[in-house]
Amino acid sequence: MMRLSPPPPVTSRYLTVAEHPRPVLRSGTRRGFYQPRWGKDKESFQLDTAHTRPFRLRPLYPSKSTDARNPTTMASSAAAAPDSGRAALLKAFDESRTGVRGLVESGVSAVPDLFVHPEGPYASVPLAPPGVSIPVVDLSLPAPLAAAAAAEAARDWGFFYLVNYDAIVPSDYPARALAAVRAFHELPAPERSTHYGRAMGGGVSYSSNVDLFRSPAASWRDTIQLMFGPTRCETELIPPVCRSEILEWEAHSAAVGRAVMALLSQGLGLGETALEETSCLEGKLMVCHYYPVCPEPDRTMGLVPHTDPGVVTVLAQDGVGGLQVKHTTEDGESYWVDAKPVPGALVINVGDLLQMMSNDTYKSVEHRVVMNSREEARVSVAVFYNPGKRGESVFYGPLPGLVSSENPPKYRSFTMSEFMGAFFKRDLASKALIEHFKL
Ligand SMILES: O=C(O)CCC(=O)C(=O)O
Repeated sequence: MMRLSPPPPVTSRYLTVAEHPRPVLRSGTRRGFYQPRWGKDKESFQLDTAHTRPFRLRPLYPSKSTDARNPTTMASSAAAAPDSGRAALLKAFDESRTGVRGLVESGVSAVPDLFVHPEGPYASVPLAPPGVSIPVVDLSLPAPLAAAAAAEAARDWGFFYLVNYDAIVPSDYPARALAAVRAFHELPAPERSTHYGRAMGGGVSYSSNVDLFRSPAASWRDTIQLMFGPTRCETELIPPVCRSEILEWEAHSAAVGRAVMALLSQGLGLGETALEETSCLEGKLMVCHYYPVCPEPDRTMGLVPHTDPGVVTVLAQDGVGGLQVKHTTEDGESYWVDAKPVPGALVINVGDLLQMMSNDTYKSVEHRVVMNSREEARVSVAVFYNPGKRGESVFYGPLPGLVSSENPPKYRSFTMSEFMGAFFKRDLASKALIEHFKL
């Protein structure tokens, strides 16, 4: 008899969770939306939320000035206060509810210490020589050719551009989603802050740095996260300014996910539905990143080097650039390769689960986002696909059709709750996830 796992933690970034607590509704409170109101003492303001207990935002430096109640001013105070501990600064930054964009709006002219990456973005691994690029897979090619190209790219690079997919999705849909996400992140701070919160109750959150309290240094990025599977978010919680475009892209990007999984299944020598039958299209999380302009791009990062834990990621990016992929050549030489924006192209990458399911045929490779623009904020929208079946009797690991006595499994099998438990124990930058399951 299949038993459902207990609800996992609800702060998932990449892994959708099957059960998340229902928000407790207070009378007169719209589900999921924060209701700011002034505290009685007028020194603080209080935010009631349908998802969490109400809490009081205190200015860092109690003051009668209206600045102290302004989330944007609080954000910059939080980042600048010299003597407070890091934990207090992080808390104050988070409680500003306006993210990194709020710091920029407040006029910071230097990257605050919380965001300084001690090793610097460019340490150790060099940049690729000019002309090196991630491979391209053309979906308009005959299926066997496209599958061979996808398999080769997934094996050698773990990344590829997908082009000419307009037979399955109108190619302007990603751009519409990106523009709408930008419009949300560029809303005036008081309006944006009403959506701010880390809890994924209802399946939607907007916050800065999903691993803010776990990572050694914060990154220059704010994010909306939306769960679309196996449990679908309450879509009325999506900020209205970007709701219809996000839902449009969610619906249509599913065709891209299906096509990519078909190519990658065929590339493994399996039937084209092998990954789909393993429920790999059913778990789905969308993250909508905003990387504000940065006064000192070489002192911080947009996103630290990491691999994606899931099966496949479908990424739309705008024209600003900053995504880099770590490539290791056959000679063992590694360098960072720019995944430059290519008009109309989506970026596809292999996640840790697919590396394990493919028994190391495909590679989940590190990637990162560097800050490279003082003038223009960058926007990207990633859709992470994960297995949707999460029961305690459902096991994942190398696909049965791939293992034999000549090709023994390189990983043990595991349930999704075990996998998620391992994932939640690490910060984003740690690479040990697949090591945990290695035989
Ligand atoms: O913003 C990007 O280009 C990359 C996003 C990404 O790697 C992630 O969300 O894991």
